Amino acid sequence: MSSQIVSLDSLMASPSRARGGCASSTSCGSSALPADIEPAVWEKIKDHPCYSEEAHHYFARMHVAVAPACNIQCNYCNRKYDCSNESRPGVVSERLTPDEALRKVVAVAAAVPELSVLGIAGPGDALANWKNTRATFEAVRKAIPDIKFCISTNGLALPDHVDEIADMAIDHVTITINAVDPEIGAKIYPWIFFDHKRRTGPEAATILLERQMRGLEMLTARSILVKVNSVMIPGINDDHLPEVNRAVRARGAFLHNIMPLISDPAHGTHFGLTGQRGPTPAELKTLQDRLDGGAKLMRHCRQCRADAIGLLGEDRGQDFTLEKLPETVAYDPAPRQAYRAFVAAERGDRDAARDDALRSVGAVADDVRVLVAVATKGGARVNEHFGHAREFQVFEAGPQGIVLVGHRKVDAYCMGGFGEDATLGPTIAALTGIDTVLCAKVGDCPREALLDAGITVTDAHAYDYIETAIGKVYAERFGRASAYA
Ligand code: CLF
Ligand code: SF4
Repeated sequence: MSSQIVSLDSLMASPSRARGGCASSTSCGSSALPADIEPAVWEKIKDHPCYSEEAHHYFARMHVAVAPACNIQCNYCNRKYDCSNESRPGVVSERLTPDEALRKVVAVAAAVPELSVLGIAGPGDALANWKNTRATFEAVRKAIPDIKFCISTNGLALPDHVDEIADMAIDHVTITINAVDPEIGAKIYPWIFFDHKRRTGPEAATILLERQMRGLEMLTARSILVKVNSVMIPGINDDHLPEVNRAVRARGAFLHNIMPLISDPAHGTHFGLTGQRGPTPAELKTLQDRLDGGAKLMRHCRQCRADAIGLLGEDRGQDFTLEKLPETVAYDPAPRQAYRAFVAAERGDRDAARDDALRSVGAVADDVRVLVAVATKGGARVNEHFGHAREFQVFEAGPQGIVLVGHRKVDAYCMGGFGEDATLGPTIAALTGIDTVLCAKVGDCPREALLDAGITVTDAHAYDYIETAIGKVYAERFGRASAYA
């Protein structure tokens, strides 16, 4: 069996599997483990990389771009590109027919044992293209019965499709809700197309917001898990998002994902062309911290594209374009089943290690919090070289626990075996505010350059579980090294 994404062999060969007693796991948003949540809900999220932060270390999603049309206009969207309610603007997906989508899903499932979820997230709106969306899911269900289905929508057409969504066992729906106040909504949505007419201004926003809320209530009444995405737009809805958080929580949303507006004149969007800026990472984190205690937050979103394939931190979509697909593929379920069995065993091991680490940081009396960036290619381990990393996962460590708070994207420093000095400056800038970087290997040159910028980088904890490594660093720094003796 060969894995295209995370090598199962390399995960199994990883050294240093910490073991320990079982303290109570802290529940942290979507990283909650079975002890913290109802078994029926865990069954739905345990293999879903977006609905469970813990699962995102192990499982992959793929999107098929079968939904080109849209029934509304968002000021952060240019129709040339993918739906930016779920994707980075400025990237274009290869549009597929349902037949082409089926061929692609079968090919990916045969090559990527980590695959667990098929999502339809554009490039327009999944429900504005319901015929294609439904035909795709029906065909895939026959070919790969155990794959989970997921859709992302602006919500306008949602109340009309909830019964079919439930009948088709689509257990996960994302609705983008940027406002609950039509006056604010009118600054984000210039028009909608509803009931055979184009509507504008507060009237359009009123209809859209009412249908989003109704759709949310209808889904949760059917026990379908709903994630709400909100695009954070400084000066327009940033102060309003706590109210959105309260409103969606009251209606049973499972997760709330605050996505930073990505705005660039080159994308040709209204906001890009009028100079509307996106939030800084610090502004995003401040808002997320403010929302803690409300609807559970998703903090590991990667704003992936409408044809993304792989673990959330990577995108192998370009390896599976139509021209690269074989004409016929024989799908063998055995590799995916074997991978799930491996993850089940690995999870128990990691859970114990995580409890040890949480006990260790919790033993530090002072409320010292530090941000630690981790280079990882999956499996919840420190297992990526500094020079190969295209993103770092960022964890906040302190007596309250070890919590994933985001990620920082970078260009890989090492190209063809040599360090690329031109990328080092931007990488250091991207790591602003980080105390320590953990990776599987790092050279002297980047190590010294980061140290000059006040950032420690170490490969001393290579292949440890992430929480184990962070716990050791934290305890050593703040006087509790004996916790790991
Ligand atoms: Fe895709 Fe979205 Fe389903 Fe995930 S993505 S349709 S819920 S399977 Fe995930 Fe990507 Fe973020 Fe979306 S990381 S943009 S939240
Ligand atoms: Fe664009 Fe998505 Fe908004 Fe439609 S819903 S206008 S595709 S961002």
